[in-house]
Amino acid sequence: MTKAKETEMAIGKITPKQFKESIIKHLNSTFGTDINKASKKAWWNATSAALNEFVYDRLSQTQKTHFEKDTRAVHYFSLEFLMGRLTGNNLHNLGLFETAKKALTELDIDINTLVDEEEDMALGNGGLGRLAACFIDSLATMELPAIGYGIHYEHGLFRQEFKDGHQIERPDSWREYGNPFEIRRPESIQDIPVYGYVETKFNDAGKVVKEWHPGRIIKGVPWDVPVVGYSGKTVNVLRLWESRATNFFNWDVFNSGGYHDAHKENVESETISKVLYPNDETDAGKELRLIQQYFFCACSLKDIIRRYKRAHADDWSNFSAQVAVQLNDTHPAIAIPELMRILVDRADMDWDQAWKICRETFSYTNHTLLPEALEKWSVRLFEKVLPRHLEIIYEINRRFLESEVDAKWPGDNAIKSKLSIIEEGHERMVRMGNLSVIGSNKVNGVAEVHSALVKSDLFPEFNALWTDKFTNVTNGVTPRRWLKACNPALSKLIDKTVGDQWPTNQEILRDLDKKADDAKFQKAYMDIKHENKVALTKVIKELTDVDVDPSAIFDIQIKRLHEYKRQHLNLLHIMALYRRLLQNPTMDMVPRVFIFGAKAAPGYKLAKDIIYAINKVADKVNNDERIGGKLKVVFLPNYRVSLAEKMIPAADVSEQISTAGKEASGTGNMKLALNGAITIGTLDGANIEIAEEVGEENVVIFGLTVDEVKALKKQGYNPWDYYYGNEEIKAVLDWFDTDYFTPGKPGELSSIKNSFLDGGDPYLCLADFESYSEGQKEIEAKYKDKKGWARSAILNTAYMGKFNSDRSIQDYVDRIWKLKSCTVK
Ligand code: Z2T
Repeated sequence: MTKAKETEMAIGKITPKQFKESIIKHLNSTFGTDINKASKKAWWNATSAALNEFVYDRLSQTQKTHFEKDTRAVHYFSLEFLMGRLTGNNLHNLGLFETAKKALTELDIDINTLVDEEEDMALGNGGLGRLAACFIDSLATMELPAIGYGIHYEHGLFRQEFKDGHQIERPDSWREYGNPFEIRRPESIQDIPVYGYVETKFNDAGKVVKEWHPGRIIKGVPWDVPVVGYSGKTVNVLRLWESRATNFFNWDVFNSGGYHDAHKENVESETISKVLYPNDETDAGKELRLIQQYFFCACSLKDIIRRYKRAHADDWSNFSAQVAVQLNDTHPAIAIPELMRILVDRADMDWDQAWKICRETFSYTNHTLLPEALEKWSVRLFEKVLPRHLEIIYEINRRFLESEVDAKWPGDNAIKSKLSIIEEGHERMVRMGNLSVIGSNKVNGVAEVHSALVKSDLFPEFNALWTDKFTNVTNGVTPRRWLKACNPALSKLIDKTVGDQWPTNQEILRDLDKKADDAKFQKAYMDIKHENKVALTKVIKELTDVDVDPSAIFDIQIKRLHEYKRQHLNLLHIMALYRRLLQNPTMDMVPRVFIFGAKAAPGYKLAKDIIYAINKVADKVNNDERIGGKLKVVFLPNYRVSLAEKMIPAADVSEQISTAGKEASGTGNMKLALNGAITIGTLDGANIEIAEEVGEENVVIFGLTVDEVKALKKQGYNPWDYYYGNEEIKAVLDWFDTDYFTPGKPGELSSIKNSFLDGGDPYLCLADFESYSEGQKEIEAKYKDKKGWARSAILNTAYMGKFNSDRSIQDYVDRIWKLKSCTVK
């Protein structure tokens, strides 16, 4: 960005000199230190404080304007917001990054070192949580009234370490030493009931009413994180709830001499927001998780209603016109019966009217088809924790089955039992997916193919009942964080080439296609890629002590560790390459570095075994003199947003190799392609749309399609056929049983082999192996053609406009929320 442009964007005009003075002022008067003795943390804190002066001003302006104009707003309910670091992002969005950089340089401080002081705000597992973070960035940038609602976890996703190649989980204490980007709002505390029993009574009019006598009250304390839109005009908030013990309930116990019991209740109440569940795609089914879900939904709805009543008093008729609630997966689906409870039990509204409001208010995004991720709660647990909500769910269900389902399929009990919110069986269960579909206005999947499968395979009867309910919104990522901030060199080249307006209009990058064959531009583009690889090389050395050559192909797979994502297919291919090299050390091969980043859920045994196997193979390969450094394997520990920001700009190849039909969308695929990595991928999730946008010749597609996967499974898939049918597959699998990679300890890697054979290879790695291996040869051939590769990389950057999260948000606005933007003066 030009200097003039930056100053114009910054909300208050400020020079580097003034920014510098502000930093020094905060060092002295906010942090009680000075320029001579300030620690790195103090410098970062003072810089953040200087930056926040701009943020708070815009935050109150935004809130004032939204209140005065009584705007309709979207409320994004999510158990996860994977924000990463905020300093660099907020500086960029305010147009103050270059100013701050200069100010700090004058103070002899490198801004990149400074921002590395910030802990990631890792309040999410992976794609779903990071999507929420990109979406609130886009909402603020597009000046849309929006609030993110979630939990103020004391500990985010665990920190990963490796010990002898095994994953070890350590607590993440992101705010142990304070966090400058959150403000506690004690004036908006809420009290939330849980447990207890329901009393059936008659009111004065002789009508049956239900009274819930809760067993405990929990206090919800809100923390606001400002969400700075690009250009800094709108600053929305992310409101996160912390649970605290209330005093009044526990005093009885305390006074009767039960100090320890009273203390125990306090501890239990404060446990609710202690820690994020680390499962990405499995339903934990734990009581504490249900309470987390209810706690934050109840706090958020009370907060919304309090705000609504300030403008509309007790008139509910405009509620759904003012309030849209988006449910990020089924995790917050308990908000549906909670709103029914408030309207029916508290506001004394009749059921039909309340139900109409509910259905107009909520919409639901589905993020996976994996059966183990579809949430179900046992009726027994539900009754214990939320007895009144269970009754309400029964009533929602009864009316739905008796009127809507029976009208369409009269007397069809098979369909009724399939669509029921309650699953009958050995243990009766509440199906949160069915509740979400029944209680929502719209249901969307996150990429075209996924949304089609949501209709055809997951909810076909619901789709027959309400065709208009189902829609698609393909995911996107914010180009502010995932290009401008993380890849400054490339961003500057782009600014010079097509102007600096692309961060809010990514379609402008399309103009880069005119330069795709320009030798000078190709060189500039590839020189930047090389510099980014050199920078990553240093990170790799620091984290793993492995030396890698930046002129090798950097082949990157970064995502949660899961069988369906098939890191073990990548590993099979690496072992096959290694074996080919051992058999033929002079083999012509472009040197390649395979780079992984992934956390495994702590209880997911095979995922952890795969991490261990990759680390062991890496040890062996990296130290084998015979292969002349042609192959290196590194697994970077503690993959997280801030590490992604260093890896993605350095990637040549992007591994997107899930079994077709299993990855709902993917978003890492978008970030990598935007930064000029060539995708090797299956026709799954958003890969299909990426290939369409950037052109088939600029990606490498391999493997079975969704339909071929279905056909093969139907016909009966037998992995042994591939084992006996392919000499290389057999040799590589048998290698796992030896002690070749684990000297003196044969069998340590056998679980991987077993998963492919006795385990039935549920994700068809062996079926796709040959095709994958051919795809990798194609990658190598493409890379050897330097000009062709540069052209493809440039065209990837140029043609990714569709995957801007601003486009996703515009689709939500048009298809679901019907929101209007609001200019904040
Ligand atoms: C998650 O990250 C995703 C789906 C989930 O289903 C849960 C979590 Cl934590 C319950 C991911 C999908 O796997 C990925 O394909 C998608 O891109 C992402 O959500 C955002 O939609």
